Amino acid sequence: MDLEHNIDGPSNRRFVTMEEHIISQQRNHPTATGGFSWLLSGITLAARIISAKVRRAGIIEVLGEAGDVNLHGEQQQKLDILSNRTLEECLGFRENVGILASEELDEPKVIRGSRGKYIVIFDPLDGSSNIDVNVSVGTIFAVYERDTSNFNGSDPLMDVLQPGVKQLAAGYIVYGSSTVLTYTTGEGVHMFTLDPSVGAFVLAQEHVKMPETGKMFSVNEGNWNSFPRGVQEYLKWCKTKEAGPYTARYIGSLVADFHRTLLRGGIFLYPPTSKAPKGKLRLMYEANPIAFLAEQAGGKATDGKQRILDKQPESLHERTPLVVGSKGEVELVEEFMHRHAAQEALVEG
Ligand code: P6P
Repeated sequence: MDLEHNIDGPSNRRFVTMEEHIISQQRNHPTATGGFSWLLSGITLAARIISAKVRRAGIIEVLGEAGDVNLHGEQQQKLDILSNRTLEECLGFRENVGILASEELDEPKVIRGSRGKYIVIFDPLDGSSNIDVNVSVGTIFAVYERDTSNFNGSDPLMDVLQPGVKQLAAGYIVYGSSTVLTYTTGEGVHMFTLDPSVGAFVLAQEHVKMPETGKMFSVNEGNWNSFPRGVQEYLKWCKTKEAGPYTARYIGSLVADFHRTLLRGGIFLYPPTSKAPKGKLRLMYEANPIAFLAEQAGGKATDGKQRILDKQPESLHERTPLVVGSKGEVELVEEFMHRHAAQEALVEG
């Protein structure tokens, strides 16, 4: 779709902003009120502010630990706190947002009553432990609708704990060599690059498709000894001449590792480990948004057994194993896991 000529006639401009892209997308939905694009503009505003802070981290003394730990016992980085506050402020100005939930907040925050029909859940700065060594970090977000029909001040947590398949939108911003925002509203995956000279996210790629296969795996092999046997056998196979062999790439920042997988294909795995028997990554604000994007790009995302988007969350900060990437690669891991689970069951039986 040549967007430049779909927005009120021809334009001499050679770029399309994210806000314009969202509005052009919403034109496909006659019932769209524009409220959704107003909400997403809150996210792009926060992303531009966070990007400026991340890029000047060394200068404006926001590097390093804030001296506090978050509810997970993880050292809070100053930029974590600044990013969380930025998202709260920018989204707080969107009158259609009723509830915010964040990795940095113990509980969901109700910011409006029944008028606020949207819920926004986010990881304000994923991979923040990498900040001090100048490795890419990112913001991850998911948008849900709140059932305000029976709004009676019910427990906001009940509104928030929805399976990923209910997401209205999801995306991430990766603060890397450039700042790139990738989002989906269920009509494909679209990518925008922040152009500092314009101060806006401009369209870089529409309808991004993940390659069907990819001979690249991304996993922290330091946890090898506690991986499930099926994962170990898959990785061993990847290293054989018969398989390729595959290339290994691991940055240790989910958004950066997934961004590469989305564009190049391959697979990212964070399996259960002895330190994190339920997996390390969070279902609500890491795995679900990433899984929505992966599926919309033709990829797949499971916990090794079950589709991520079908998982019914029991708590806001629950963790999950994550296997995400090219469809063919994820299915190969599932096959190895199924085969070895059957063998292990036989041995146990
Ligand atoms: P490990 C960053 O701390 C993070 O939450 C994700 O961004 C990343 O994928 C993962 O943890 C890295 O974990 O145990 O390999 O350092």
